[in-house]
Amino acid sequence: EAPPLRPTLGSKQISLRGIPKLENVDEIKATFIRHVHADLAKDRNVATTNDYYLALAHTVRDHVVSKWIRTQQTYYNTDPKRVYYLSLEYYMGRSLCNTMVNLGIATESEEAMYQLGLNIEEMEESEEDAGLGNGGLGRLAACFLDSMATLNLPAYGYGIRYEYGIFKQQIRDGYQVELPDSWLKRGNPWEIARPEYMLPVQFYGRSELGPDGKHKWVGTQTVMALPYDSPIPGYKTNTVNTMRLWSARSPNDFDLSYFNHGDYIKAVIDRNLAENISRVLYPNDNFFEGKELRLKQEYFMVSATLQDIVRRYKAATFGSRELSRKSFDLFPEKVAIQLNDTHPSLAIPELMRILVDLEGCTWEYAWKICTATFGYTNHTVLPEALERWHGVALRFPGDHDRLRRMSLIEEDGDKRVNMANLSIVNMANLSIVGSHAINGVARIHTEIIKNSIFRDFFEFTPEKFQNKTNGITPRRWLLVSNAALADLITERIGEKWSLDLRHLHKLEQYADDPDLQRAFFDVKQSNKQRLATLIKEQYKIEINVDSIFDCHVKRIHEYKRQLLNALHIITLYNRIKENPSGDFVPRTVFIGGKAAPGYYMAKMIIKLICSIAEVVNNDPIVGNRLKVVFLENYRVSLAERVIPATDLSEQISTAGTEASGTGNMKFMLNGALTIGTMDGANVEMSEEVGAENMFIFGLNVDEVEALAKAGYDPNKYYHANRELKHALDQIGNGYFSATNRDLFVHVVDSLLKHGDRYMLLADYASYVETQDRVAVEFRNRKLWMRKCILNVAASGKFSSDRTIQEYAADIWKAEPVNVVL
Ligand code: IMP
Ligand code: B1N
Repeated sequence: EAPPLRPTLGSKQISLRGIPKLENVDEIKATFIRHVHADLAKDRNVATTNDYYLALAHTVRDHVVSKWIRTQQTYYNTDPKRVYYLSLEYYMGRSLCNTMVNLGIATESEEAMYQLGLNIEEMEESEEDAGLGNGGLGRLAACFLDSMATLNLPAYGYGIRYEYGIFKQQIRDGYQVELPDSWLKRGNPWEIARPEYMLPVQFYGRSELGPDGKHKWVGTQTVMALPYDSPIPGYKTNTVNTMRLWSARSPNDFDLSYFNHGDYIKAVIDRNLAENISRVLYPNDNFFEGKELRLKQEYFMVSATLQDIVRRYKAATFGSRELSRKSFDLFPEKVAIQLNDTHPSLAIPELMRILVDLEGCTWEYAWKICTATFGYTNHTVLPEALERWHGVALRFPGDHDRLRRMSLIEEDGDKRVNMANLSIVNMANLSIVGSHAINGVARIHTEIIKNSIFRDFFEFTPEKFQNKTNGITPRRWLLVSNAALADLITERIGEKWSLDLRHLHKLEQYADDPDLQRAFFDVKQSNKQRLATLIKEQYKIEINVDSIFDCHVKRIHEYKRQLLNALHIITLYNRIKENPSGDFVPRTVFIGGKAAPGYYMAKMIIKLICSIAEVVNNDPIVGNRLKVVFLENYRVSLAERVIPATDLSEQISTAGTEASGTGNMKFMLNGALTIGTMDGANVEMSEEVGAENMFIFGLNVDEVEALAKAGYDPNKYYHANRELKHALDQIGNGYFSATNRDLFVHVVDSLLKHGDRYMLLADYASYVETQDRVAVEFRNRKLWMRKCILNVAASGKFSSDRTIQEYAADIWKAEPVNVVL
């Protein structure tokens, strides 16, 4: 029934990316050729696509540096309050296209490469993702950097330069296999090492009271922190901020004992031990793994960063190092530090140590400075994700008696606090008492932390608690990833939306306009075609581009309920099998995401989905009415392909478990409709667009709580619903695993025997009913396109520019700085 496809939309000249100026095109060509020759020492005969990518990256970098230097000088001259974002994760993805768009040289570069006979898209694909993050938390940090620069805030992102980012996921025989992500192997043109700013970080040792009455930290082991800077260009502004990532280096006198014993070779080899600190990102999402190396990473980042912050505070103004600040009175007026979850929360005791032990401040004075400086963002309420460091357990694993003896509260008779052996630190509690502002990341999430996990603290200091609903940068998530839709929007309502996303509201009046509906449809169709081509090349699966592109992409976690999606797929399959000539709305279900390498159930869910895909995709009765694709190695760059091509966005976590979600917002901005629960930011999305324009289903938070209290019995639902029982029985009896019929017994047991912690069975009927409504409405193209346009029109709230403005006004009290070239 769908009309024939129009040819793919070419890039249009009214594009937001600008009309190319010919003199700029010539300059880019000349610089590019110089880089091919001078940096890479290559000519046309031997240059690879990656060489051309590197040459273009260096060409683009040349355009950044003058603004970058100017921005940093301006910060020194004007001495504004600086914002420091501290995060163990930055999920940046690729930088080339984003940098060109933000600098306003995208069309010129495209034209220049075209004139040289080169394929710029192919060159862009050659860039490795900077995958220094796990999922939403790390990508949020990356969106925030873009927004802070675009809003001209004097801001810095501090973190770790992991040599290996999030692992590369391969699917072999339906199972996830992890491969190391050596993203730096071909060089990183976006970073500059700054060995002159290297700083020492101390580990271990003990505290001694010196003759001067001061506490000294002695007998330490030193690791050096080498900073690497990357430019963060704002969009349509001169501001270029800095992301500074620390890399661990061994000091030259590392392990003197070996040198003293003359074992020079061993001493050099052991330098690796120190440098292991920044080797690899811990691949857990929403899970706390209390490993000593992770704790060292956290302290390493925090210690180096605070030294840098204090140095910059003391240097104060341009060219006046003599007048450098001696008092810390102004510290909270000049410095705001935001903690991205508790991962960098050692910054609180570390700043106390600097102020009290090194700077000679009193404890009370130092504490005031600390609390006035720090803000803490909580990103999760899952108990297994909360950081609780066991100081003693770390050194004596399994020694429970010792733990009891050394615990904070001694259990003998009247309880005495044993401060010397402080053994378990709840990092969230530390972060709350050490900060003046604590925020959740969506309204419902903030309410939950106030009423449950942080209730005591909320009752004690209610004024500290705030909400800051997450957002996404419209540059990467529309301009860069969906240029055709960005152009279409600009044609209709002008270009103001790219700096103030609320302007998208103006689309609302055209929701029923047949021309706009048609154009929206064409853009979506061409994005779907592009994704289908990629899938065909990679997996040899033929995809029906007129089917519903139903996408569920995010980390694999039980609370995100990919299993509920799987139950729906099986249900659709069974219906086709029971009624082969029935009239079904064709659907392609895409599921993608990484499982933490140690998360058994998440890995089994991947295997199950791949097994279902195997059966469904090869059943001739099904034909092109249902296909299942597991998207391998889902990451930022793949998200940029999948999201613009999606019709239906799956946001189906159990109410009360997903703090916010940000993928949900990306789909909404790109004209997908959402099937989702009343969880996280979905709640505010439905408020913005109207519940009638989303597919909301399932229990809400109150109902989840009430059901749990009343005693939830998943078996009741299993026996009451024929289709549900059928699907679960098939999984359990090996229908999808013919060569090993017991393969998925544990998966079914997690639901029927071990309590179904995330209440999939309770939500199944509502989910399937709502999916049936999705299918009916997808057939009604006018209705569907109207809802798509209304969703895009209502997505303005979810710009990270809005989020950052709220942080700046309510938490940081930071003002923009105008950078003049
Ligand atoms: P940082 O913020 O101290 O790391 O310095 C970043 C940049 O700011 C430097 O590379 C300079 O461009 C500028 N800057 C820092 N300190 C001074 C100074 O004392 N005089 C002039 N410019 C400075
Ligand atoms: O942070 C995102 C939210 O949108 C998501 O809902 C939330 O799940 C995510 C330990 C985490 N919370 N906690 C983590 C990541 C790594 C780790 O080691 C926890 N990630 C989130 C942005 O607010």
